[in-house]
This record gives sequence, structure tokens and C-alpha cells, in this order.
Amino acid sequence: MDKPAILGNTPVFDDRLGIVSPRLPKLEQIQDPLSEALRTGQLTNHAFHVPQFEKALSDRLKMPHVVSVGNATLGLILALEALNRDGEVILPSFTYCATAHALYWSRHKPVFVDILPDTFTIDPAAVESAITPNTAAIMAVHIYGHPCEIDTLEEISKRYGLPLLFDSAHAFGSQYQNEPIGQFGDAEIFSFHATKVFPVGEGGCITTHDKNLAEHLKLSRKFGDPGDENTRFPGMNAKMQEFNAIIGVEMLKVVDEHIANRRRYAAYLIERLGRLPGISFQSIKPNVFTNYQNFVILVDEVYFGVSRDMLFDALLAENILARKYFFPPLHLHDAYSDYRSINLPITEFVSKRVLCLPFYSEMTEKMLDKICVAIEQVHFHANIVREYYSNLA
Ligand code: T4K
Repeated sequence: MDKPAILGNTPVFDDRLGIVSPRLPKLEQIQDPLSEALRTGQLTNHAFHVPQFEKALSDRLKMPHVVSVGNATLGLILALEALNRDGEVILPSFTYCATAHALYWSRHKPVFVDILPDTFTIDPAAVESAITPNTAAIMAVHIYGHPCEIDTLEEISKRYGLPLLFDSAHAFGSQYQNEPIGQFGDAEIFSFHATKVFPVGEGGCITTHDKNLAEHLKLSRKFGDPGDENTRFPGMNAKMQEFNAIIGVEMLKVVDEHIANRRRYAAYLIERLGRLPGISFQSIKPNVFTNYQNFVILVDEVYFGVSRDMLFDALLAENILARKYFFPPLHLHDAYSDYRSINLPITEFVSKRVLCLPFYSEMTEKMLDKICVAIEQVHFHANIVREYYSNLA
């Protein structure tokens, strides 16, 4: 087997392969609505395309209320504020910073808890143990698109009378027990960021069964003004733009095909990389359907031969830009330095080993093969790669 590029060989890719590459509509597919928006100058304030997109989302997700927002971070803040409950929110530390940062802006205190070792989603038993009289809500995250243990979380939320929110930023198109993600808890918050399975640029939405909550969210995303210029409370500007909604309407037509592709690519990678000792994957539970927002491997240094960080560097030398989502976990970020000493062993174990590989809605067999070859070469020459590292030290 050839030596890896980090030992001087030619990289497997000539050009840099980024972690994400959104597949967007072609210009001709959106030319008419785009030209119309440019001609009329109606760019925002829920003119035409945003309501059209919301209606299409509502049909697709089988949800009566879908409130679009400028991005998921704003959606999380608005949903938390709308609960109108002070205190602590229980959430995982193994997530993107936006999940916890939203609590800061809604004036809630984070209580980080551990995740399950197989799916990396929040551990319901840890949630229950963390509940105190100060608990205001539970915020679970469908990490990498894999749904949480929703039934158990809903049961806990009911039993303790606590609102349950889902950060569903990763999970558009995923399903739990054959029902689309978006249907669960008090509200779910999606991201349509450029890096997501469903990209529109910046954008997101909140889904809920609760009409009053939806009405409140619609007001709060628009300054708290119902249209009579008498603001009912200090809302913010969290509106989605028409351009993003135009892209969204078109993306809805292809998102299922994209997810089907991702699931095929994931099956290939699992079959091929699963042959390597020391490489494991996020477990996919039989009662869920994941959109594979990210494709993640876990690297066990002892059996694979090199650490996750060495593999990351070796892949970079091959022009493969993997990402360590989510390392460090949030309780080890400087922004949350007060939480540094809490004990989240599974979060830390997983976080030290995860590596998200470049993963797109359209990939060629050659691309997938080359990613595998790059990883196989590092494993095969692990001793020399390690030696190379110890010489650097
Ligand atoms: N909750 C969770 C669990 C989340 O993961 C996120 C966001 C949120 C909430 C909040 O959602 P939003 O408020 O963003 O709607 C990215 C994204 O910015 C962020 O949306 C995402 N999660 C997070 C996991 O990843 P970076 O800093 O890693 O992205 P960046 O700029 O390094 O880009 C990654 C790759 O994507 C690059 O290879 C280039 C490519 N790319 C990027 C952009 C911005 C494109 O091809 N086009 C683009 O426009 O944060």
C-alpha cells in the first residue's frame, strides 16, 4: 500500500476537499422568482416567498405551525424566551456552541449533562438526575441528524411538567418511529444554514403544535409588532429573507433525493472503513431514520495505530479537510469556564475521538474511494506516521 502524503507521497486529492459542499438549485430553476423579487424590491418582511416556504414546510413536516427565522440560533433564543420560565436548562455539552449560547441570550443557565455512548445523543437518565426545582426546560439535540430517545424524553418532560425543546438544526428529513422530526416536544428548531442537509444560506424554522406559541414566535421574530406599530413586547428582528425562501422552496423538491444519496454513501463508508481496526461509527437505532447530516468516525488510537488528531493532520496532507465536530465539548470552551470541572466522561471520551469526514449530498464513487484509501494508508503505515510525529515533538 502507498505511503500517506504526510510521509512525502502525492496527496490523494489534487484540490482541497472541504467538509461540506452545498448542492443548491441551478440559476435557471430560481430565475423567475429571483427576478421578480429584484424587480419589485420586495426582499423581506414575509412578503410572498417566505409564507410560501412556510406552507410547503408545514405540509412536508405534517405540522400545523412552522415559523421561519433568520437562522437556528435566533430560533433557539426565541423558543427559549417564549417559554417565559426563568432558571436552568438541561442540555448536552456535546453539541455546537449555538445550542448553549442561545441560553445566554435568553437569560437561562446551562446545565450540561452526558450523552449516550452509542448514538451520542443526550442521556435521558442524566437528564432526569439533573432536574431540580430550578429547572426551566430540557433542550435535546438530534446530533448529526440522529434523533434523540424522544419517547423517554417526552415521558420525563410530562412527568416533571417541564417544557421540552429539540435543537433539530441537524435533523431536517430525519424520522423517529416513521414520523418526521419536527413533530416532537414543545417545539423543534431547524437550521437551513449553508452547511446543512437542507441549505438556503442563512435560515431556520421552529415547528410546534401550539398555536399560541406559534403566534408569540411570529410576533417576537418581528420586533413584537403585530403590524399596527404598537409593539406588544420587545421582540427582535429574526426574519427570514425572500431570497432564502426562494432557494428553500426549490430545495424541498430535492432534499429526499439528497438524503437517499447520503444514506447510500454512508453505507459504503461503513462497510469499507468498518474493516479497519479502531474505527467505529455513530450507532443508528432501528426505530430512527437519519439524514446523515454528518458522517462521523471514532478513532481508537490503540487499535487504529494513530490518534484522531494525527489522522486529522494526515488527511489534511491528502487535501481532505475533516472536522472535529464537536471538540472540545462546550463545558471545556473558555466561554463556559465555570463548568470546566464537571464530570461528563462519555462526552469527553467521544469528543476526543470523533472525526467528521467530508460528506456531501452528491459524491462520486471515486471521491468516496479516495477518502477510504487515504484512511487505509494511514492505518497501514501507522508505525511510521507515529514515528514522524515523535520526531516532530
Ligand atoms: N445547533 C446545532 C447543533 C448546530 O450545529 C448549529 C450550527 C446551530 C444550532 C445553529 O444553526 P445556525 O444558527 O447556523 O442556523 C458551521 C455552521 O456555521 C453552523 O451552522 C453549524 N451548526 C456548525 C456545525 O458548522 P463552521 O464554523 O464549522 O463552518 P465553516 O464556515 O468552517 O464552513 C464549513 C465548510 O462549509 C467549509 O468547508 C466551507 C463550506 N461552506 C461554508 C459556508 C459558510 C460552504 O460551502 N458554503 C458556505 O456558505 O460552522
